[in-house]
Amino acid sequence: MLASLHAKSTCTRKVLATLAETNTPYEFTLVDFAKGEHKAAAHLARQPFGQVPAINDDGFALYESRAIIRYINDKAGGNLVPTNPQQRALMDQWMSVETSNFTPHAMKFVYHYIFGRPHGEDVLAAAEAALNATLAVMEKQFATTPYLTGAEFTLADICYLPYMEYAMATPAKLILSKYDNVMAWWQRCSERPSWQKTAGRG
Ligand SMILES: N[C@@H](CCC(=O)N[C@@H](CS)C(=O)NCC(=O)O)C(=O)O
Repeated sequence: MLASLHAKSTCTRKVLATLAETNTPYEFTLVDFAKGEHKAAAHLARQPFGQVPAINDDGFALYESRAIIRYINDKAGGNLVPTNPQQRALMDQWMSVETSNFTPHAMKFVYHYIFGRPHGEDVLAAAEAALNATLAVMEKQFATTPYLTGAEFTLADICYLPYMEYAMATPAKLILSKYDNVMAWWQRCSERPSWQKTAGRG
């Protein structure tokens, strides 16, 4: 499998974590943002929106991180997607919560403090309020299950990790740290060798 990626990109990191969890061999092609390679014709042929990640598996081309991680798990016969329909639906639910209710708010802090794209105080305050609302829901879930969909680590958990990793390196850590169960889940997930490797610590 050929993977066109950027190691620091959040969406790439979902793919790298899934590749590691499923022991899938791959060849990493760096798409260098500093050189504008993501908007060059060669990459637009792989990802028409000029973004990473994109993969090519023996001629099968695919983009969109959440579609890619499902494909990688299916292809590898991995155990990151529940077979039970209800558990799988819960995985989908939490992946949607990540997209709609978690990431847009967490990323306000990441853009502001890490990626050099400042937001006004009002925007950060609104993001904090929205993040608190989502974290309260997650906190309640983790009061009864160790992972988002139950007893097992799934793609849903993977989807949050890149944003958690960056947000914990910003003052948003003070918000996140108020939620003990969320912190315990983050510790469980981030200690996994796949995440240590993905975040450049393994
Ligand atoms: N929905 C896409 C989003 C991909 C995305 O936003 N990638 C970012 C890096 S995390 C990117 O390539 N940004 C460059 C740009 O949008 O110009 C996915 O999940 O793969």
